[in-house]
Amino acid sequence: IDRLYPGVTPAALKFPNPDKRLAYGTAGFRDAAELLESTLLRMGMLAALRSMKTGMAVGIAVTASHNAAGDNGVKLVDPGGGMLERAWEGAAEELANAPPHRLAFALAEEGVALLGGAARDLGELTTPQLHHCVRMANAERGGGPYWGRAEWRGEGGYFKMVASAFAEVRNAGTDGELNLNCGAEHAQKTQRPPAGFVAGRDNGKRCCSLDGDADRLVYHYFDSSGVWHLLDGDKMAALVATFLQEELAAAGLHHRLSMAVVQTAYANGASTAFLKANGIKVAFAATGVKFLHHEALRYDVGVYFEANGHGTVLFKDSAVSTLLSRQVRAAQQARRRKALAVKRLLHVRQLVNQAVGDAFSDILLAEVILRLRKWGLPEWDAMYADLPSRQVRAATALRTARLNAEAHALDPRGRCFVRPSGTEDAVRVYAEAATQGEADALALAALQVRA
Ligand code: NG1
Ligand code: ZN
Repeated sequence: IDRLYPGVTPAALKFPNPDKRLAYGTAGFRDAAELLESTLLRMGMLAALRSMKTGMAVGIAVTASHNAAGDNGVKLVDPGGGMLERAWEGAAEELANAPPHRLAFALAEEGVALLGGAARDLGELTTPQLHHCVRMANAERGGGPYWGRAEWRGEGGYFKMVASAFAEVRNAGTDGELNLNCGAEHAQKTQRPPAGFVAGRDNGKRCCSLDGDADRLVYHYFDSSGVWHLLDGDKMAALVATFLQEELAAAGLHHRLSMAVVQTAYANGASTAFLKANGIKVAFAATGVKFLHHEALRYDVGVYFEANGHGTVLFKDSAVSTLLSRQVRAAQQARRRKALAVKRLLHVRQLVNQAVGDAFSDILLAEVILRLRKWGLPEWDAMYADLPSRQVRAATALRTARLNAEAHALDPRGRCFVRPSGTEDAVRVYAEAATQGEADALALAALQVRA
């Protein structure tokens, strides 16, 4: 539209419409002269359209009529010499009140209508999206059998077409099995990057690893010296909880709404210490999403992330009601930071999956917080340093045996526990210590079976 009428938007921006609704009354638009600059410009455009439509001359009267000199008015005179045709008054009002950036559109719409056509407003699109929409709107009458498909119509259809093709191109023909040497479990349990992501070439790249059904998420990257860093579910909890804490405080709701982070025994001890040091309540639950979810429901805002990347943020309905009422009040009192915080909290609630942890919605949440803080992964990673840890799995045969209960005695600062997996035929050992060597030794010692 801006190509059709290249002068319109710059002129409209130079003379923006006033902060009030203008009406085409019995004798056109009437107001203080200084409020009518934009209207004069726009009525000039409308007069041109009216003249094109009728092929005849039209007039524009600018007059104070019987009013004081400062009061002014603009009205159009139709080709017959009478008042502007009634049917055009609506168009005049639409034009006079259109915000500057919509003016070109309003003009184009009028232009289409004056030749008997009907324009459809597709809203805000990229230029290529509009081209796509035009092509798809004509798919049935267009040339060739591969022109387009009905389900690719409109903006939604554009995303459907591109996203499904993207997924197919990525997945088709690449060898490698689902989750094999890659994915969230591989990255988090073995503490190694996924196959194909290599130091040097991939330094500085921001990478997410999900699991096969996309309910686990971890971030990771190689720093400039090629050292690999993993940002697991605990780091996610730290990022999200500190953000929510700030926004709750800015909204003036930190005393009113309770918030906690729910962790399991697999949470890195440094993450727990970090949260507590920042005044964030930490609650513990048994391993497994259902236990964390259940515990998180006890708080107005419950944040839970397993170290392995499962997690989400739950908002109680009553907390949403509180936020909605504060939204109205903050807007009335024109308290901008407060209103912004309430709006952000409501949108976080909409963004983050309320049914279950969702890697894709968690990615969008992490990305938006990073953007607001102007952080990259190194700044996020630096919130705290993980204590070195080691996780090992042992065969089922050990299930019945007694594992070394005194393993923790190796290092008083360390922590170690063993439990049977609920999802695999194995037992899991988790060890954490001040150094990697000690964590490894602790995990190994726990595996020294005693009859
Ligand atoms: P088991 O196999 O019971 O440890 C694993 C994860 C749980 C949970 C479930 C469900 C670890 C140590 N354990 O359970 O946290 O995510 O799978 O997927 O990551
Ligand atoms: Zn999963």
